[in-house]
Amino acid sequence: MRLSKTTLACLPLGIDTPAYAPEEIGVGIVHLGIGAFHRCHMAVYTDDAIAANRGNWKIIGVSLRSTTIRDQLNPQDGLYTIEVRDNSKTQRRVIGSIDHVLFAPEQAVDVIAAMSNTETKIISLTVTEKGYCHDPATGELNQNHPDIKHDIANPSTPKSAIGFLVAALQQRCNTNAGPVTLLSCDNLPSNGQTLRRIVTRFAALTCPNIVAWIDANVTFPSSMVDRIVPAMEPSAVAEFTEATGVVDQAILQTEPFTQWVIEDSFAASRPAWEQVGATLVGNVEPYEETKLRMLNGSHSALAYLGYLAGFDFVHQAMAQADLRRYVNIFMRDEAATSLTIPSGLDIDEYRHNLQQRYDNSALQHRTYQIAMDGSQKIPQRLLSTLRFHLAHNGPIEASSLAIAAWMRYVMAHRENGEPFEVQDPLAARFKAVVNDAEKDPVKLVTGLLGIREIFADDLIQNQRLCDELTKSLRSLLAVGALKTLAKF
Ligand code: CS2
Repeated sequence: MRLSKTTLACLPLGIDTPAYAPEEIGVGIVHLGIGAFHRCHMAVYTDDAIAANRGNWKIIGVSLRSTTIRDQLNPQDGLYTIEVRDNSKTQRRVIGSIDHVLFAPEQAVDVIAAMSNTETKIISLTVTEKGYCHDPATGELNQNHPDIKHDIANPSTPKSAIGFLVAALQQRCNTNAGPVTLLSCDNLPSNGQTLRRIVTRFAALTCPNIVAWIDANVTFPSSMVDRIVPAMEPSAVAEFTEATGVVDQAILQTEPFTQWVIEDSFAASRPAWEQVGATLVGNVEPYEETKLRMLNGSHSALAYLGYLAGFDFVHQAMAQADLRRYVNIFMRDEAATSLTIPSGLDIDEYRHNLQQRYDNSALQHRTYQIAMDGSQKIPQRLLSTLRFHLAHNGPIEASSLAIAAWMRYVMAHRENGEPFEVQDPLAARFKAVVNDAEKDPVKLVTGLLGIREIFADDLIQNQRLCDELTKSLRSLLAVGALKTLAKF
């Protein structure tokens, strides 16, 4: 028996179900990139907001790359369960805020129509860092990106999120569909401003006549999003069926912690998310930076060092004493001291909470998952911290070790010799550097630091950094991550 609106009532007691009839609620949001994160974050806040106030705020989800989520969710009337897990309990809850899912490569016309419907007040995105088709070092549109080249040539059948957004904005402008908010929920610095810059640039290249309309009718609030949501392990479906007698192909697991800080700058109406736990503020930047440098920075450090040393899951890596000590030093001495801390935030408490969140062994969060797409993540997670301390003559050892671990990671084999695929848009570039360098740490450091899309032009000229990276990488190559950390 598959989960759907007709089988909802068959779920055992103890599983929360929507406190409203989902079929009575209209759509007000189109979301691009309906992956696991969105469904455990914004879709949950929206489910709560609909339960509290009704309002037509259901979400049409769009997948840009794969049919998997459409095939999981549409036969279930958009319904799915989230399991909120920690080491002491599991709370199950069915979310009703997704209306249905479109698969963009087959349904481009429907996607653009949904985004340009007058009832659509918000178009939101979790398309991951690389989905912005930008240059991570500068935050500018990458006009040489294959999808962007394609979309410039074929504006009505785009491939990229940016191409879809601009096609929809053009249609909204032509049909007078009214103002709309484009809400980025990705882990990018100043994600709203970044999205505005990229969208406006793409529009200037393809339909310059709508640039002024965009300026007057579209807002791009920044937002800080936080919840740890591992990619689903297939065993979860069978476990849920076993426990409930109902098949949920779209089930997800997440942690109890959730946070959403949104810049209060909406072009049209929005759900009352502030009544259900979100924080609306004038300036998101301090929250964003704190989260990117403390959480995402330490996550990436843990992922590279941990994966190389043989730990598949975050909680396993955190249980290793030297890795744990290192992560704490990274956050306390380098990330935290580089920040403008949001007023009222106790940064030591924040750090302790992060450690507890990483310790959650009820979640199977793979270090390999976090290690993906390093080229898109490193600038905002690690380099901002590093640049701050280089400029202020502060400590750089922990951040440098994280970068050196990434450099060792792109050599594509673990310390036990096991080869793996480096999943990254720049993987071919890394491979060329690694082949040329023949395991020489000096050549690896200069070759990889020379990739200006990640490191810009300044870092390779910094002798202090080059020496520190070479020292760390030499040690990682000679004795491995754990022995390097034991001396850290
Ligand atoms: C992680 C994030 O995969 C990654 O790169 O660092 O997805 C992280 O789990 C979230 O940002 C937590 O809010």
